[in-house]
Amino acid sequence: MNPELLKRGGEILSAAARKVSFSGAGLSAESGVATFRDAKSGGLWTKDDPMRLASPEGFADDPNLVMDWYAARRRSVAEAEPNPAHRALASQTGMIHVTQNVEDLLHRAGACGEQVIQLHGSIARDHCHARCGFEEAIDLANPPTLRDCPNCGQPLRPGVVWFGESLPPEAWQRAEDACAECDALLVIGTSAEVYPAAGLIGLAKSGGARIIIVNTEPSGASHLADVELIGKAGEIVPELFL
Ligand code: BV8
Ligand code: ZN
Repeated sequence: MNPELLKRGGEILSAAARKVSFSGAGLSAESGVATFRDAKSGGLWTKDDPMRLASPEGFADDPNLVMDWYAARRRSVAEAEPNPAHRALASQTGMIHVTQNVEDLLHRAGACGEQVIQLHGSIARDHCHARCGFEEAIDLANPPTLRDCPNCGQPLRPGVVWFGESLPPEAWQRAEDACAECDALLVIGTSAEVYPAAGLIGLAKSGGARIIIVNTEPSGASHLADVELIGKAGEIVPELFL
């Protein structure tokens, strides 16, 4: 890691009054939670395309396969532990953490609920696919299989945003406001390919924020970086807050 760049990143963050982090699956990779990209390359879960499984069409086609896929992911989240990057972020009082991740590792690292904005929902809950209002927390270690909504009889599905589904309006609004008003955005472990979430990086930039990226490879946001630190989140992020 280039010590000059690391120092620069740390200086930007310590000088910033309104800091926000924007994270993707790479933040949790060192905790053993497979990233979407790994899965796309036929990674840990299944030969099926995660883009297909994480969609209403995929659920309509084969709801049991989709629920089994989430059950495997839920068990891996249950066994995972927050890594040093989660803990470094959680310890920054007043910092808002906008995440594309659906697992709860930032919460388990000690970040309070208000600090964390989950743009793509939570894998720790199921809700009614017909949106009748029923939802419930689930046990990640013993995840449910396909079952019907006790309210309306339609199927229950994970409380996450699938491809083609809109983001939760309240979370989206809070994330937009935070990114538009911040003076430093720390972008961690995201390929910055999924929209509208990835658009928040450009929004922060146009609002005058300095952009620091931590990623193991260049990403769709590299062109927006004031400082780009290529390496592992668990190693670099704690160094930025020393
Ligand atoms: C919507 C929940 C419309 C499910 C997920 C333009 C505008 C709006 C929409 C679109 C648009 N263009 C295209 C779309 C459609 C689509 C989209 O963006 N498609 C992409 C693929 C082109 N967007 C949508 O469908 C969104 N909905 O727009 O609705 C609408 C509007 C109104 C009304 C109705 C509908 C919904 C998108 C949300 C999809 N759900 N997750 C689940 O998880 O099961 S997104 C899913 O993919 C993950 O949650 C994750 O967020 C995302 C993958 O992104 P990353 O997090 O970046 O992960 P990835 O693996 O790609 O990258 C990891 C990075 O980390 C890599 O760069 C790697 O190098 C790095 N890394 C690895 N290890 C480490 C590391 N870095 C540091 N340290 C390490 N150790
Ligand atoms: Zn229902």
